[in-house]
Amino acid sequence: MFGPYAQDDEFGSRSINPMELYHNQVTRAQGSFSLRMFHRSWGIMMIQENISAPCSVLDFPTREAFARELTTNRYDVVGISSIIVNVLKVREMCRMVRELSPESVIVIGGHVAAIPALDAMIDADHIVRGEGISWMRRYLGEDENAPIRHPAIVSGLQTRIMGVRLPQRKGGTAATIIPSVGCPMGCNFCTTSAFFGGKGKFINFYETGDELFDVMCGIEAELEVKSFFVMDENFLLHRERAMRLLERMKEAGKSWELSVFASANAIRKYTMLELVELGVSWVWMGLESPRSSYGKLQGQDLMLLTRELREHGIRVQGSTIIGLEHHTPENIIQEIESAVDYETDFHQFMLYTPVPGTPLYEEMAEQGRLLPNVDYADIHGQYKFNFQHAAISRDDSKRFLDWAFWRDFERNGPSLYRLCQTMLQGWQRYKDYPDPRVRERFTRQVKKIIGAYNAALWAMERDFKKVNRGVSEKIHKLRREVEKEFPVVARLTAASMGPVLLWSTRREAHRLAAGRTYEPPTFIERSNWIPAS
Ligand code: B12
Ligand code: SF4
Repeated sequence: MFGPYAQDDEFGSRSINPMELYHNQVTRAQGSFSLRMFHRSWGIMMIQENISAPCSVLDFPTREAFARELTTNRYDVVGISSIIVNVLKVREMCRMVRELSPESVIVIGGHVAAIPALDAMIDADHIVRGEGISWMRRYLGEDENAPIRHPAIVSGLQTRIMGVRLPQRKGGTAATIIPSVGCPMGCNFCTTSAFFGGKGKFINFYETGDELFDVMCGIEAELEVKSFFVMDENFLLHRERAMRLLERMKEAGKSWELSVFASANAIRKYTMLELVELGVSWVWMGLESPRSSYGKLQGQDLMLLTRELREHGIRVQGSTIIGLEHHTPENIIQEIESAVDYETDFHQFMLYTPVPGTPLYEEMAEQGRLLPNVDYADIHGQYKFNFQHAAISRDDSKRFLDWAFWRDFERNGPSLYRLCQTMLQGWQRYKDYPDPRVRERFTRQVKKIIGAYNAALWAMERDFKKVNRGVSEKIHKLRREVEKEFPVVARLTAASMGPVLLWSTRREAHRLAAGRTYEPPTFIERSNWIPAS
């Protein structure tokens, strides 16, 4: 999809929808403490890696770059990947292809394909629902069952926090690895589960722990990483695969670090020690609501689970839904307060949203509760309801959502502080653990705390006084604890880098107040390419 993204325009870009994971939907109320970074479009990178036809991937183009590409090369097929919010961009790109490269066949894929009657909205030749690698291989006459090759993907780009852009050195950022798509839990609102088959269904790119281990070794060597962002909707649900991966990691002495998505019931299939030995250091987990009835949460004490994970050095990113059926203006505040009580390292809040393709969408459509005339660009859970809620108005849905983000920040402080706390707890607990892989991992993490992170704590402690003095004191206490463990280095870094970070944080706050936004760079990557002579 073409950019720029973080602006309001006629193609469905929205200023509240920047191309940034954390700032878009997790840390967006945290001002200059918000974690900012971009992620590549992994779906099309996966497709490119797995076809033998000459192929270019154009990621985050401008319209001009897209037009230039269409006119300087002759493409038989133009594949366009999009999610629902960007459907107007799909329409515009199809129009451009018809005009500038009329012989090309247009193939549309990704979540946008779930829009009912999409074919009437855009001018394309094929609309592909679900998994795209096998579709594209089949279309090109290649073997759709051949093993999946995994591209070496650096997970995040141009990371920025407290007004500082972190240096991008080889091995410094996790690699993304995609073991599966879809999730068999089939929660009614879940678009990724529905898109890949719904309840009971998912597609494994790598069935076994052995296959996964080999792929990860290849990527480790190529990118010099020890850290992996595991892009699998519910990685821990596949216990046999995860436990085999652990066996192989142990045999080979791999001190890897995994960031995973997992539901509470899946996490509870493991002991804390198993998770720690597997290298799980960050979990994105649906908390949904203290009173929700989702199967994955049944019988789970989420307060205990989130606390336990953090005590074992595992950072928790909770995800809470605003606007479930039982929510009312009277109880929603208490529900949000309870979510904030979990004190997770990060907290995502999302509106309950019937998205095309999901069971919830069908249900709302049948009940006649979908609001007419809501632009697809605004159906994503970070703006306002797109359905008639029994008790909460559309405008109030946004107010409650915004307040939830603010309240979490105000009560729990910047996520960077919280994750320092979790990492220190992990190191204190595991620094003498018998398995050297585990010790090595926590030592790597604690080095970050003694260095730049302690300086960040110094700056946060001062800047956060104006938001919440109590939290500022907690940050101070944590810094003192770090300095007690590492008296010389930690103090030196706080004293030397702290004031610089405080200055850059405040400068960033002014820039953001003046409307500064960030956009990803354009990428063009060619494979099996023979330049025209
Ligand atoms: C990484 C990511 C991002 C990155 C950006 C990625 C990018 N470069 O565009 C960031 C963090 C910036 C982002 C932002 C947003 N995202 Co996002 N994001 C994801 C995430 C976590 C991973 C995507 C991924 O790579 N998956 C793995 C790959 C392998 O799967 P895939 O992309 O679906 O691709 C497969 C098929 O769809 C298909 N396919 C894909 N493209 C094509 C193209 C062709 C031609 C063909 C044939 C097939 C095909 O084949 C692929 C292989 O099987 C997904 C969740 C998820 N688990 O997928 C959400 C998700 C895609 N995001 C979503 C949303 C809503 C957003 C936001 C609006 C934020 C928000 N409010 O939630 C913004 C929009 C930003 C913008 N302005 O466009 C929704 C989309 C919902 C929908 N039904 O449209 C998802 C599904 C999350 C969710 N569960 O709600 N996102
Ligand atoms: S457990 Fe998570 S990923 Fe799986 S269906 Fe439910 S919401 Fe989707």
